[in-house]
Amino acid sequence: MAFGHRYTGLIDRYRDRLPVHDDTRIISLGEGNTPLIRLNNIPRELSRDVELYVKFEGLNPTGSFKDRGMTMAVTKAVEEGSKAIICASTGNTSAAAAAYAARAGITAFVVIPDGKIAMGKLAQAMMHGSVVIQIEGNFDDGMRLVKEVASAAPVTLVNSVNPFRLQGQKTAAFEIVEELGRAPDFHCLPVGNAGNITAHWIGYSELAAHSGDHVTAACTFCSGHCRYAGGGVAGQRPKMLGYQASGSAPFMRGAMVDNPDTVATAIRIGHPQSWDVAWKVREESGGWFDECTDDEILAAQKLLTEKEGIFCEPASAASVAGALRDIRAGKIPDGSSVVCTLTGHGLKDPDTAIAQASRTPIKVPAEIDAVTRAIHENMD
Ligand code: AN7
Repeated sequence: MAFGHRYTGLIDRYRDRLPVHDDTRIISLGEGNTPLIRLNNIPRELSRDVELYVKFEGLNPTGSFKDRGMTMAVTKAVEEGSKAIICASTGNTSAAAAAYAARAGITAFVVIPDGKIAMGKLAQAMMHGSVVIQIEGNFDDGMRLVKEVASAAPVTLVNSVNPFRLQGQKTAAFEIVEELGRAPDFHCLPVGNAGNITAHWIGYSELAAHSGDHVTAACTFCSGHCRYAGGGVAGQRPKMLGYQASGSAPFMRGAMVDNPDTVATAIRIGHPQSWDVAWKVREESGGWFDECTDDEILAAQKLLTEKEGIFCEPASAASVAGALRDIRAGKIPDGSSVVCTLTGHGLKDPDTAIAQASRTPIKVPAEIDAVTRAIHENMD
C-alpha cells in the first residue's frame, strides 16, 4: 500500500457497489478489511485435504460483523434526516448501533432481552450512551416491539430488515474473493436471523454477475460499470452452509421456535427475520442448514483459541463446529476451499469463556520458589 493512503472504511472502499452518493456524509469507524486467516493446526489433525480459512469479523471496530451493516444503515438514516435509531438485539447489533449513533451524533434506542446478553455487549451499549431498554422477554419479542415502534415514531429501524444493513454486510464476500482470487467452494456461517448468510449471497451473486466478458445479471447499483465488470474473478459462487444452535434451530425444525435457548446468546433467535430469503439462498447455492449442540459450539470455540490463537465468541464458533463435522463426514469433500465467518470477538462474552477454560489460574504466594514450582509442574 502506498504511503499516505488511509483505510477509511468499507463504504469508501466499495462506494461503486453501494447505495451512496458523492456528497453523502459517511458515518464510519474504519470497519471492514478484516483478516482472512488460513487455519494450520486444526486441519492437520483432521487429516483431510481442505483449505480452511476463517474470516475474523470479530476484528471490526465494535467486535462483530454488525459494523459492516451499521455503517450503511446509520449513514442512510443520517442522510434521510433521522435523529434517532432503534433496534432489538441479542447484543452485537446494539453495540454497533450505539457506537455508530455516537459517531453520528444521534440517539440509539436498544431493546435487549433481560439477562441474556453477554457482558461485553451490554458494556458497549451503555458506554456509547445509548438508551438501553431491557425487556422481560426474548429477542423475538423485542423485534416485534421495535417494528411496531418504528412504524409510528420518528426513529429509524436498524435491524437487518433495514435493507441497507445487508448492503453493507455483502462487502465481506467482496473481500474474500479479492484475497482468494475466486469464491471459496463452501462458505459457513452461524445463523440467527439469517441476515448475514443472505448478505454474503448477495455479495457473491453480484460478483458472479460481473465475471466473464459481459454482465450476466443486473447489478443492483452500478449498471455494469463497477470495478468488477469483466474481471472474471468469481464466476462461481460458494455453497452456503448455515449452522444453528440446536436449542434455537428453526431452519432445522422447518418452523419458528417459540422458546429458543443456547449458550450462544447471540443466536438465541427463534423467529428469523430473513426466513424466506434464507431458504432461497440454500436452494440457489446448493448448500444446507445444520445444527450444533452447545457442547459442540463450545468445543469449537476452545479448539480455535487453543490450537490457532483465535478467540471468537460462542455463536461464531458454530460455523467452525459445523464445518469440521461436515469435513470429517466427507460432506465437504477433499480438495475444497472453505471459509468460516467468525462473526464476533471472544472478548464479548468473558463469562462463558472463563467458565469453560481448560486451565484456571494457579494461585501461589509471591515467592520465587512457589512460582518456579508452578512452572515446573505445568511444563508440557
Ligand atoms: C456473533 O445482535 O441478531 O443470522 O441482535 O451476533 O445475520 O442474524 C446477532 C446475530 C451470528 C447471526 N453471530 O447473524 C443481534 C443479532 C453473531 C451474532 C449472528 C449474530 P444473523
